[in-house]
Amino acid sequence: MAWAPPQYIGRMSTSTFTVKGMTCGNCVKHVTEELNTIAGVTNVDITLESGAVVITSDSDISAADVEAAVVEAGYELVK
Ligand SMILES: [Cu+2]
Repeated sequence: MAWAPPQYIGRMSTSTFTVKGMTCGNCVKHVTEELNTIAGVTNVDITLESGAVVITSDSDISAADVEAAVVEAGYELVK
């Protein structure tokens, strides 16, 4: 019988942020790609219309890292 080790032991957490300035699917792609480079991030879900960004991670991520990634992508984190 095949045995696969569990990929994520422990809790997953989600954090929600709002990003200003995204106008199209490419903007969403850029922000998603930058946020995915943060250590621990397992999923990024962005709603273009509202600018809502939901980040799922398997370890704690800092708001400063999120802001740096958003700025790196060329957008603004609403605080
Ligand atoms: Cu765009």
